[in-house]
Amino acid sequence: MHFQWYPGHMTKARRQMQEDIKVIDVVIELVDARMPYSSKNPDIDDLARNKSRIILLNKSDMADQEKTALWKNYYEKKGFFTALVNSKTGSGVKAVNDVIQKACREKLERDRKRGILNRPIRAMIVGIPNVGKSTFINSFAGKACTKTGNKPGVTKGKQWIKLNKNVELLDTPGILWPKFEDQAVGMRIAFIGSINDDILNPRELALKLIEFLLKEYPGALAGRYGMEERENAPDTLIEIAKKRACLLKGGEYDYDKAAGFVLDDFRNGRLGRITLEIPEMISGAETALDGKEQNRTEENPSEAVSEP
Ligand SMILES: Nc1nc2c(ncn2[C@@H]2O[C@H](COP(=O)(O)OP(=O)(O)O)[C@@H](O)[C@H]2O)c(=O)[nH]1
Ligand SMILES: [Mg+2]
Repeated sequence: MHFQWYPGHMTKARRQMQEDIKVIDVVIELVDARMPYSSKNPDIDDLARNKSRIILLNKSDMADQEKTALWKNYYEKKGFFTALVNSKTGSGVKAVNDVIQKACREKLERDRKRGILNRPIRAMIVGIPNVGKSTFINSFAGKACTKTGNKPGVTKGKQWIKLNKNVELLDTPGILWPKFEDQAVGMRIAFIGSINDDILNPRELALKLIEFLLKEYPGALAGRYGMEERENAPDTLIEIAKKRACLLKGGEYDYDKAAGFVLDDFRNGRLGRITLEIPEMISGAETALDGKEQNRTEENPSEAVSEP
């Protein structure tokens, strides 16, 4: 399966983010806990150089808890502050305040030494589409917070949400683009629905997902559809089509419909807590915050791909 995506408009988004980040103290990056590597954009490590960094493993309610713990540890070792959140219910969201304070401790210390007191920490949310940025901001900011409006000297036209007396949040998140260098990464992004389904073949995609599930989460499909899992993905999809009575007019099975059920159920967490990748799978591929591993060779996708 070949993925084509046209992130040309991301060039503009990147430029905007470069501007915004100048006034930011801490960059809070949301990743999808079901794929904390594939949903993380490597360019942000360059864009947010010299900033305090937080990674929130969002949608942790849908991820495999054991694997989430591995990822948390993995990113902490790389120098990120981390937290698990479920932005939809608000679980873990309040604790992010403390994480921000911890992440900015050195900065606050520096400020104090220079005699700067009570300057609020400025935070910004970033992440790829659909990772939960808006949901998180709503949950984190809640109703009690007031928008502070434009401020002279701060990025023009930007709204700030005063979270408390110590923290201000830029109210528009930075939208990052997923990485493209790897088909497996593209596939996982498609599994969770962050690439438009129109440009993918859903049956092919579902078969790949089924293949993964049969191997890594045996029983997940059987549990959901009440059928027997087969040796391979195509036969298993047939069982699901039968069980769900996915029929075409002529009486043939409608595999596209069955594929749609599988994708939809996975995306909504109805197949159980599932994580698509573990740190071992990508060791060495991720950048480190110490700046030693910054010599990535792949081209900037926003420059490599043109608008359709
Ligand atoms: N289960 C679950 N769903 C979430 C969570 N956070 C966001 N969502 C859902 O993910 C979808 C995308 O969220 P949204 O905030 O629009 O993402 P954005 O594109 O990054 O702003 C929505 O359907 C949200 O309800 C979470 O922590 N758990
Ligand atoms: Mg949004």
